[in-house]
Amino acid sequence: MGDVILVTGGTGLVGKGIQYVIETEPEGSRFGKKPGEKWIFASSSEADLRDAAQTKKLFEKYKPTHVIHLAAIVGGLFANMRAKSTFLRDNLLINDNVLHTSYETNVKKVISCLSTCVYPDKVTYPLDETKIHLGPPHESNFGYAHAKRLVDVQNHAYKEQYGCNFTSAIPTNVFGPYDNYDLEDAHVIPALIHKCYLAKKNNRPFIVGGSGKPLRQFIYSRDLAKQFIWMLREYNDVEPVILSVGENEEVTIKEVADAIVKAVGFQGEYKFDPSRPDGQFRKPASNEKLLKLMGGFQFTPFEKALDESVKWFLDNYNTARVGKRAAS
Ligand code: NAP
Ligand code: GFB
Repeated sequence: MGDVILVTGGTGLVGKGIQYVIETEPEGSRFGKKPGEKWIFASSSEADLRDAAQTKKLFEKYKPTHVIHLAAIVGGLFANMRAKSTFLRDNLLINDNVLHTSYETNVKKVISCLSTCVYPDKVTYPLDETKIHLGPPHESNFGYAHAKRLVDVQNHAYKEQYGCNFTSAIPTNVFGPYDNYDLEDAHVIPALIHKCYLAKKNNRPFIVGGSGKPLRQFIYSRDLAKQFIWMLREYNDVEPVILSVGENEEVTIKEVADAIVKAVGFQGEYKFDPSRPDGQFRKPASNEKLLKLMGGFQFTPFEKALDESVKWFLDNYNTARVGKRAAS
């Protein structure tokens, strides 16, 4: 019987990226499926992981040998600012149930997913894997950030007490097909793709929130997917790894909006709404550890990745997640 890899949150942006790579890379290749391996991409409708009994049932059903733990309550700046307690509590429940059930069922390896927004807001840049706990996170998302930071603490505790092989990845902002395009709760790229599409369709101005000055690093979901598969195959240390493009790839929100205007082919009025918050100004992360351990990585150029993401959205508008609120 080959390995069974359970991907919690397998139906979201990152989960669909992993499914795409596993299903399109040649079997037996570095990022491809191994012969005899079984991959499960679980959704919340199969088991609500906030519930310990449902979590146990899911693990009893699939008996995973390895877990890529992606399931979470996820949202952009505005959603995080509105629902800090929900982002904190629901993610605490999900993470505790998945990690403890993995321990109880002798899972050989768990890779959980943090985010560069967990880092302290005031710290020397660039961010690296040693700086997670060096001060409070940005106030805009402290609920989500503390729940995610605790995963690193839980991994170390399970390792020290039980010898568990639990580790974590720290991606920067992610984008790609199958994203959440909710106009208010989505992250910046899917939100602006949706807003620009509607502005073009309805002949209305395209309005970008904030000043356009903040800086971000964006990783394409299908590149991130390969890095998760590399961690599954080749990384066995409790210390986290930042999964990101280089720190010199930071772009302003205005540059992102310009690229989306070009990709959507919008020619109407385009302006900024400074009454909306900018959030954290920047969170530049170093991917030095990742590139050293992987022996380098070929990232998809940003404009090509954005074009593919916009094309996916336009081709799948009727079935895409365009509406449901992330948290009430
Ligand atoms: P997403 O598109 O919103 O997908 C979330 C996934 O979690 C979905 O499969 C969803 O299932 C599942 N889920 C949500 N609540 C659940 C529950 N109570 N029980 C079971 N499953 C549940 O999120 P994503 O962007 O792919 O994020 C994946 C991981 O990457 C998360 O841990 C997130 O924190 C991390 N991350 C994301 C970003 C980013 O920019 N997107 C950046 C850094 C880190 P349904 O499909 O059934 O709703
Ligand atoms: O992607 P985003 O929501 O997340 O916002 P963060 C990034 C920037 O885009 C902010 C600007 O400076 C926003 O002001 N922005 C402009 C917009 N227009 C829009 C819009 O229509 N929607 C959105 N969402 N932003 C999140 C954390 O921070 O990063 C989460 O709150 C998570 O917890 C995520 O970690 C990866 O990068 O500011």
